[in-house]
Amino acid sequence: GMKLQEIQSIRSMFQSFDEDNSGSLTPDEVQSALSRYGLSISPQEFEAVMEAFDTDKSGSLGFEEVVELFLFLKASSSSQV
Ligand SMILES: [Ca+2]
Repeated sequence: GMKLQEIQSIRSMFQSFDEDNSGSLTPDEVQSALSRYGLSISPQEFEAVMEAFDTDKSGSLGFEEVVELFLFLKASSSSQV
């Protein structure tokens, strides 16, 4: 399960990167958020990730989609350490 603290930290990240307050992050905003968190990702990977996590195919990531993405990336980066 996910810790409340993690959800809150992702929420504040989400709000700070959602510059137009649209309630979702554009691909550009997602990429800024990822690099801020030190989750580096190649352009090719990023494209695949957007495809996979934009579950409603809106072209942007809503809060729940961003949470899933961050959990996935954190899990895969910690497993490589
Ligand atoms: Ca979406």
